Amino acid sequence: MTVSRWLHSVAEGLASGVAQAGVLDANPVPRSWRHVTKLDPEPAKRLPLCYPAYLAHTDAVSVGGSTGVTPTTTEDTFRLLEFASPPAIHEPSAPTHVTDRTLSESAFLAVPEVLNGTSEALVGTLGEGIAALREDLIAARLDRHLPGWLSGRLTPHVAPLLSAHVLNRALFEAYIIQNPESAAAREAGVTAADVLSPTEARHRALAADAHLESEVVYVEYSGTYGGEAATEVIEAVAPELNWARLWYGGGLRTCEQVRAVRDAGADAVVVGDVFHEIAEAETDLYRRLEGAFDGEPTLDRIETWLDDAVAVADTAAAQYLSTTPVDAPVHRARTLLATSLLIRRTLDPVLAADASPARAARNLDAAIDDESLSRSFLSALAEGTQENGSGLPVTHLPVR
Ligand code: 1GP
Repeated sequence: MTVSRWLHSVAEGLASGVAQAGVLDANPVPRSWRHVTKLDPEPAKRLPLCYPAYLAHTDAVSVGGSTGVTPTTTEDTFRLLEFASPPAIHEPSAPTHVTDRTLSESAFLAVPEVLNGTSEALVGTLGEGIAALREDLIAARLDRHLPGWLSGRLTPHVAPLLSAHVLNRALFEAYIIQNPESAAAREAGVTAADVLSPTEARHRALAADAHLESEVVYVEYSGTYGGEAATEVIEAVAPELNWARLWYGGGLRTCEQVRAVRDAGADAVVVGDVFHEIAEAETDLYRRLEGAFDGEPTLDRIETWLDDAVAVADTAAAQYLSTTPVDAPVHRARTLLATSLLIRRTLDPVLAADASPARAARNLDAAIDDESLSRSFLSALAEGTQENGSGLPVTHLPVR
């Protein structure tokens, strides 16, 4: 070996060692992300009416679900997110859920690779996804835009390159699924026998970090808080990761739980179900509010009514906000629950065709002083509420 080749190989070794040691942090998933909200596009799982205000307290939104998801419900969810400030990740559960719109509106396409499921969940789904991306989405797009004589010659060569480009920008999430009762476990073929010990989890996380180069290792207890069993897994995995971020998701509802998983070594927490439960709480409260006031209630009057009607600290709104870094989560929950009730009350005449969307939006804009609930959001909401209106897809919101 010549001196120059030897120097070159030493330099390459050093560069890769430095990258492995995390000195050069090239992982595109920001380490500063500490809180991620998971949104399920299944219409039965609705968003709170003031969702842009809640989402102002999270770092990123991940869109994906296991059942009842279609390309339309997914695109509807992305349409709603145009009014929310955090970046969106799309985590499709089927290749057909990836569309031109989801690709252009998401910061990342997230590809799950389940470390303790079937081989189908690790690589089969990925292969199916790559084929669909190449053959359906990208090839169809090229065929639409190129003249026939050219697309026939070009598409077979260009489609693989473009799909490789999309995958290069994708974020790979190495899941360790630890709740065998969850829908995610069912989808991935994870049974009670596949739940990993801390040592086994550590070994698989090492493979994901050093070999698969997954951007995220995701300890997933979906639907239930994992407690000490979860923090033991996180403690075993966290010191081994040089490249990947470590995320924990499952059953989070209190700041103590969030602190426990962060103290164990998680970079970010993922919160899902409790966010959707806020929409259910809003509907329940709205039923109780009906008939409680003579004349039009103001925000102040609704807040005072709420204090008597419910223990705000026990609501899903307060629980969700307790997992975020917001100051005084219970106070913020009280304001946002009252705001959602006022919005719904103001939209009712639009629903009954007794008021125009423009008038309702004006009234709301005058009554609500919250920078995350913009006039254009309130207008799009009111427009969507009108029958055949062209505004937001309110099927995902508790307006009826
Ligand atoms: C689901 O980990 C996320 O993939 C969040 O879990 O819905 O239980 O909050 P929860």
